[in-house]
Amino acid sequence: MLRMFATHKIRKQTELSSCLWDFYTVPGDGSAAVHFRAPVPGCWETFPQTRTFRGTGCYEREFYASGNIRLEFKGVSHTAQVYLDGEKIATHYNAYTPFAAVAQKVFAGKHCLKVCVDNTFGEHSALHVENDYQTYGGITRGVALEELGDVYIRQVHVTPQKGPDGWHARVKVWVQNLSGMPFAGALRLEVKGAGQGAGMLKLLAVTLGPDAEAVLETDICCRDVAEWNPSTPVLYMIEAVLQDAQGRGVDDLIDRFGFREVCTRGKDILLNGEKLFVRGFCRHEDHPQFGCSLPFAAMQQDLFLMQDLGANSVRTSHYPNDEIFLDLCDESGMLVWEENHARGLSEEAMRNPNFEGQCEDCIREMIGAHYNHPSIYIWGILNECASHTEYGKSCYEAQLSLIQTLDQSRPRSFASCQFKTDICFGLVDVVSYNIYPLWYHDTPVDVYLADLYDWVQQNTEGAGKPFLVTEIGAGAIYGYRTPEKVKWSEEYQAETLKKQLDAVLAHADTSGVYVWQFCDCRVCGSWFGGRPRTMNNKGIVDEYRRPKLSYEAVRERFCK
Ligand code: ADA
Repeated sequence: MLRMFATHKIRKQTELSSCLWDFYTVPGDGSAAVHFRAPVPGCWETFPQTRTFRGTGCYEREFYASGNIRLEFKGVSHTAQVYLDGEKIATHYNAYTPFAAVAQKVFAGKHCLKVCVDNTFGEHSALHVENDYQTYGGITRGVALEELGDVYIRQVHVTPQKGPDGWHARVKVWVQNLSGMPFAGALRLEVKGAGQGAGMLKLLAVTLGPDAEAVLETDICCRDVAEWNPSTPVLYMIEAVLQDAQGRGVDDLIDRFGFREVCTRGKDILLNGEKLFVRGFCRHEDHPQFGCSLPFAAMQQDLFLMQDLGANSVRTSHYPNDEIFLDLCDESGMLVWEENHARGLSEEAMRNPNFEGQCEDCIREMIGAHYNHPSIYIWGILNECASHTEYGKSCYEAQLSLIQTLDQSRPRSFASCQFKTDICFGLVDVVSYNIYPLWYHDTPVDVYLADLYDWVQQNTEGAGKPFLVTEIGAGAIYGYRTPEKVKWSEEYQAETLKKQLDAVLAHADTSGVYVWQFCDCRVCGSWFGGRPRTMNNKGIVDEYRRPKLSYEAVRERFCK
């Protein structure tokens, strides 16, 4: 499975995942290699032979094709070297964003695809580091093979805008000429309701020089359409077809979007002009049976549970999520805070020479691939990094500016833990803090929150902006019950979340809250000290999605 809908009718697309590939390790320590047939997508830590393997693993499979082909990898954790018939055609860093490689004029017949995957830590990896979540190894999301003609549509972005005369779809299309000959034709754009007949059409002339790329933009008036919102998540298709001079379709790209607008006004976040109050969970893509490579049914179960808990939003802590999960959020009306990949990196770690480039690549790929998802209402960056230092601020500024150039239709934020020392709130549209009163310190929640909020209003450029609590919670070991209600007991977690949520929900100037976290998740071995079971145990459900006592405590408050 690549997406929850077909992205092509003309372009031939074949899924190369959802099957077994040849797999073998390349141990760096002289130990014996292992070789077995491994599922793609999947994580090698879920198999007996490679449970704790950190190194390079290679996947191989064959396929038949000819001419210009495009291979798209939805996620490889964490560094991929891609070889076609023995020749390297792509390199990519970061497990959480898709990338593609185009090979031109391949011979007709059988080809060998090899993907060597590295999940090691070191200076080469500024973002995948020993952390309070696991970095797995593998081809962890889907793989697609596509056959292209001489010209193809690389990307389509739709920005819904509500004007005095109703809704408009501003459409931006990137088209690429792969041949040495000029191309003249047309681009047919159609906006149509899922399952509906003819929609709103636009036809643009296209001329492309040899080996050139062009960007075309247009506005399609879509007056009588239904808005997307959490309770009625109506989706529309954008179908882009590239036609040759004779009007024949030579390539296409289909995506989904929704008519909705997000903005901030004073201290409110507005969705379609209505004030939004966020009731959410932070969620790692993590499961004891699948690693970070959750199958469709497991993603859907997480969504069902968060909806049962009364949540209207999920935060993709701390990296871009699987497109299939975002498709599920689009269809179910679950709002998404999506963020680039980083967690808790100090200024020293941010000074890694690879850091800024790896962050900005992640931002470009995240927004490039996820732009059309109506469920994503905000972009976040750099969770709990050094937003209290001048150097750190230069990184926050560069990345938030990059987001601004790529997408002017969504607010931007970052989750801070720099208590009364943050200097970056002038760079964002929404101020967000992660706070743990009654867990990491015993300050009463209302006192701590009021003190922090007032400090932001009186001392920072975040004054008057929307304010989100992007993390709050406590730990509990599933099954540990005690009348003393001590820390790590389910009773303590439930009691604490009651006090935390009651205080946050009663704070008049807060626009919402994300509970840390939805489910327990694996952490790196070096984090065992503060993490019993080498897990982050602050889930409302454990890693097998078994509810803890806090489940009802949160549900009562989110469903009020
Ligand atoms: C931080 C961090 C989370 C998690 C949490 C915790 O806020 O953003 O990833 O580590 O602390 O469990 O302490």
